[in-house]
Amino acid sequence: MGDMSRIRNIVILTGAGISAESGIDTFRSEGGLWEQHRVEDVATPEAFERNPDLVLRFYDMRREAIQTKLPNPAHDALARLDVAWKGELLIVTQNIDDLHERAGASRVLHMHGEHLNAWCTWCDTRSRWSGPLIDRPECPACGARALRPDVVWFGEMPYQMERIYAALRSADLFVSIGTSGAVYPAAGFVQNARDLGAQTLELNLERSQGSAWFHETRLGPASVVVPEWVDEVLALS
Ligand code: BV8
Repeated sequence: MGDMSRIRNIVILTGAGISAESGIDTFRSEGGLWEQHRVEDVATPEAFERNPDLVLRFYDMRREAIQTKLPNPAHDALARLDVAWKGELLIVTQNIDDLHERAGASRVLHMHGEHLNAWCTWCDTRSRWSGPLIDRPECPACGARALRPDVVWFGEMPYQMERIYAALRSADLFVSIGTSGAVYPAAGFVQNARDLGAQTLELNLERSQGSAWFHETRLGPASVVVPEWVDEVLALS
């Protein structure tokens, strides 16, 4: 890592790999979420149009499973950093789980939505929702039986992109944790950050599709490499 003493503004991108040790399946490991399903069958608006029950059951299963999981030392370390860091810090997560928040982080942005929200396709209201949607429950705001998972599917625009690009523009350090770098625009953030002069660090179990773009890559399980890195950063600040 370069001169850490002049790091003030940090952007952290997390993916499924940070939640793997909490027992939440990643997408692209064997037996992972996508292995059991073709992406285009469960994570596109067309799939929802074509087979709503399949899609609703896929997300009902994940919503229920996630609520039985706990944050792991990687989430805890990022929460510690969020609380202690005096400069700007933004955790941009591709994950729909709420393990960052349950570990105590607050500067979290879910660019691909949240598993605990239901989005009414009739009145556009998003409501906190922890139960199933397969039985077409009524929207708490308008009563229509038109709720879908509040999740960004392929072909849909990720949330708060302007806020993300503003954070990347002012970032001194961009850290990517537990993501394969397979899906855009998230996979392109390291290139944006690097072009804008930030230091770039990857913490991942194995090399990813974006590894070549990082100044430094540290390989290992998130529960080990993330706390190590956070301790380093806090010691220097
Ligand atoms: C958009 C929510 C435009 C749903 C997700 C052709 C070329 C380039 C781009 C495209 C293209 N064709 C289409 C596109 C665009 C498309 C895309 O990028 N497709 C890819 C497949 C090529 N992107 C989109 O459609 C996006 N929208 O572009 O909109 C637009 C413009 C104008 C107007 C309207 C629209 C939207 C994409 C969002 C899709 N939704 N998730 C849900 O959760 O069910 S994607 C989902 O997969 C994740 O959110 C994440 O983003 C993505 C990748 O998953 P990862 O998190 O990286 O997980 P993965 O399993 O892949 O990897 C895990 C990693 O962790 C591995 O590296 C592993 O080694 C590591 N790991 C494992 N264990 C550990 C670990 N690391 C540390 N410790 C461990 N223990």
